[in-house]
Amino acid sequence: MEVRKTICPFCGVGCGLDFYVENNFIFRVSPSQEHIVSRGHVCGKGAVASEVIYAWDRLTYPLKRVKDTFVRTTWDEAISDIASKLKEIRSKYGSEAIAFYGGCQNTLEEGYSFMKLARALGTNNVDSCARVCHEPSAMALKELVGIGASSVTVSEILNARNIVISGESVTDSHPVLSQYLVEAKRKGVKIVVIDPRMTGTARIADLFLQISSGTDIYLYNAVANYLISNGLYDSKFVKERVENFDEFREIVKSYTIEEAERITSVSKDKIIEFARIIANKPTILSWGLGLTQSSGVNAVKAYINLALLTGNVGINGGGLLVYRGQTNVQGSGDLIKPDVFPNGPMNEENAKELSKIWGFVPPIKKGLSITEAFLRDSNVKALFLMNYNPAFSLPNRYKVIKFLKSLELLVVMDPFMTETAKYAHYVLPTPLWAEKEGSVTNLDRTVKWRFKVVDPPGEVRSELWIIKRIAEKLGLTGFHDDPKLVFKEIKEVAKLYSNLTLDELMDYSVDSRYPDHESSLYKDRFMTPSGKAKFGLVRYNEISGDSYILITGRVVTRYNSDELIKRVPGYRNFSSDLLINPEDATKLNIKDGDMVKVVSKCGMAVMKAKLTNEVKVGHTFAYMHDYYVNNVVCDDLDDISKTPRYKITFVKIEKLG
Ligand SMILES: Nc1nc2c(c(=O)[nH]1)N[C@H]1C(S)=C(S)[C@@H](COP(=O)(O)OP(=O)(O)OC[C@H]3O[C@@H](n4cnc5c(=O)[nH]c(N)nc54)[C@H](O)[C@@H]3O)O[C@H]1N2
Ligand SMILES: Nc1nc2c(c(=O)[nH]1)N[C@H]1C(S)=C(S)[C@@H](COP(=O)(O)OP(=O)(O)OC[C@H]3O[C@@H](n4cnc5c(=O)[nH]c(N)nc54)[C@H](O)[C@@H]3O)O[C@H]1N2
Ligand code: SF4
Ligand SMILES: [Mo]
Repeated sequence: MEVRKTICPFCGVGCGLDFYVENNFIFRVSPSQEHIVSRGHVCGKGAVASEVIYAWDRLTYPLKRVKDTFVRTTWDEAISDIASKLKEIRSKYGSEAIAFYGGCQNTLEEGYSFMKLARALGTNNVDSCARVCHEPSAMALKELVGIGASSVTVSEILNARNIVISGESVTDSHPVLSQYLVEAKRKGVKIVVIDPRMTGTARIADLFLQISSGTDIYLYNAVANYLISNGLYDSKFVKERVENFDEFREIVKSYTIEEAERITSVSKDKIIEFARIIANKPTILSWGLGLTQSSGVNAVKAYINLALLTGNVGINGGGLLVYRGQTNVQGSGDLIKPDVFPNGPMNEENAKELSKIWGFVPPIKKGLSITEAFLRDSNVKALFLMNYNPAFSLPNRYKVIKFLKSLELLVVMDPFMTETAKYAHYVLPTPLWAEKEGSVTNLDRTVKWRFKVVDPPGEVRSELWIIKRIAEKLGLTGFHDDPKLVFKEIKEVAKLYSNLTLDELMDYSVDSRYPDHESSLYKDRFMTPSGKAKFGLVRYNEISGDSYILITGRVVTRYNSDELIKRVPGYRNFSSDLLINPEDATKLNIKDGDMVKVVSKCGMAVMKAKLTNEVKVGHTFAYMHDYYVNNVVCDDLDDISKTPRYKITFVKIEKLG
């Protein structure tokens, strides 16, 4: 039996897996002992990932819609039809009526080629699902410190004195990182958790701030004020390495600990303890969706400010760590955006540089992000989706479905007939991760090659093959179906990736972090144009509503729209639980197990009440893996990043029957 290695198809830790293969069949999976981040660990999802490959309902040939059903078609026919329909739509409505949006299991090469095809067609309407999770983190980091990625690697957790984890459930969402936390705790590292919910990580924390949803900005500004007023900040670091301290101090000076206690409902003592802990170097400040999907870019900026103020960036064991979601969401966000080119800002100069490699000049008018196209009355008429399931995962389902139904051409590439594929004109079957190869960038900038382990079934063709064939039909050249050639081009175009070699990507035991293998970035200078970091100048805006706050998030056994994990025998795939605090349940006359109606300003769902002290009074929690949840979550977007506020929906809860 041969051992073939690959990278797990789920979260952004990007663990290494060893597959034992014979005659194109996977007999066994075990964690890769050599992988630099996962170090011989795997979680329950990674361990069963291979079972999905044998799901009975894999799509194995292309389909086209005929009235209300799908019929089998050939690749030749599908590709010719799609190309001619695209030409027709472009001449009727212009290039801006075409859009390309992708998921983040796609490799760097797939995302890059998809993005290049969109731009070759004259549109910047190109984006990835990074938009809906950590785009606020990428934007805030880029602006304040220079690179839109974690500044420290996860191994630095073991060199820290403290780690703060805000709005992130490590035990659910990045389980293998719990190993680092447990090891760190044994070494005496203090763990601080900030979350409205008693998460698994909160249970092992030394300090837990059970914050009210959406009040992070007030908390962080008040802590900044406290550190400044009490002389607890690193004045030397601030003076030498950070700009605009005076304006920052001016803004935070009205944020008091007393008011923070009232707004966040965390006790004054705990807030002061938190402030004193982070002033003690080295500290890692880490965060998840609790910040980005509640108060967007500004929440992340307010949090990063604390690391800058305390001199906790650019040192061993201290820095900024973002728990990016999907295997290649960091990489997708690096290369695919509607308002940035893969080689830098979207301007004529960079367009000219790209044209030397691409052979065409890309447009420079800002394109539409995913959420603007789907949720803001756009004029998009032709849409390509690559392994992305927005009919499940975007908020305000009513609007999403209306938009999908309005399209004149919807092409969905996916291994399965997803909720989204049901609305397609063409469904093109794609391989699962272990049936193709390419590179992926994980949450600590580690880029690794995901190897092919087995052949795909039936007539399944790789994404790169599909993109190249469509491009050729449209008369476009310069597209490759060999991922190694695409990676070479990415290195030429995207500076972040230029110092990496394929050899180091393919060896799981070596450091292959961009831009230059650093475990803690910014030791000498920040990557901003001035070389200095910048404080974010942000203010807290009160959120208000007259009912309960519904938070939506993850649980360890399930994964996003569940397309993969629900096909693993024995996995629990449907819960529809609404977690309610017993105190609230008493007020609402609800008992454990009762069916309840959950109503927001944009929709409703029926769920089963589960009473638990895990959620804070006044808050409720539902799993985003349950399809009906996004009927209720509305489409309020962060003004700056256009990321949905999935974490804050005001709902009324009523007992049924
Ligand atoms: N098992 C599993 N793992 C996954 C995924 C999965 O579906 N299943 N998905 C992957 C993806 S795509 C992503 S992006 C990551 C996401 O990983 P996480 O960031 O852990 O995602 P969530 O569970 O959505 O939300 C995180 C936490 O934010 C808290 N929170 C809510 N509102 C606030 C607030 O106002 N302030 C603060 N401080 N916290 C708040 C919630 O209570 C929750 O515990 O996980 C990845 N890993
Ligand atoms: N209410 C609520 N909604 C949310 C969130 C929330 O917290 N609350 N979180 C949001 C976040 S952070 C995210 S990232 C999105 C995720 O939303 P999506 O990206 O839409 O969800 P996924 O389930 O990851 O679906 C990706 C698609 O890729 C396909 N796919 C998966 N693996 C492979 C593979 O190996 N090969 C190929 N070819 N295809 C594959 C799957 O079949 C699936 O159709 O959901 C968002 N939606
Ligand atoms: S921690 Fe994430 S990458 Fe690692 S095995 Fe689990 S799901 Fe896969
Ligand atoms: Mo995500």
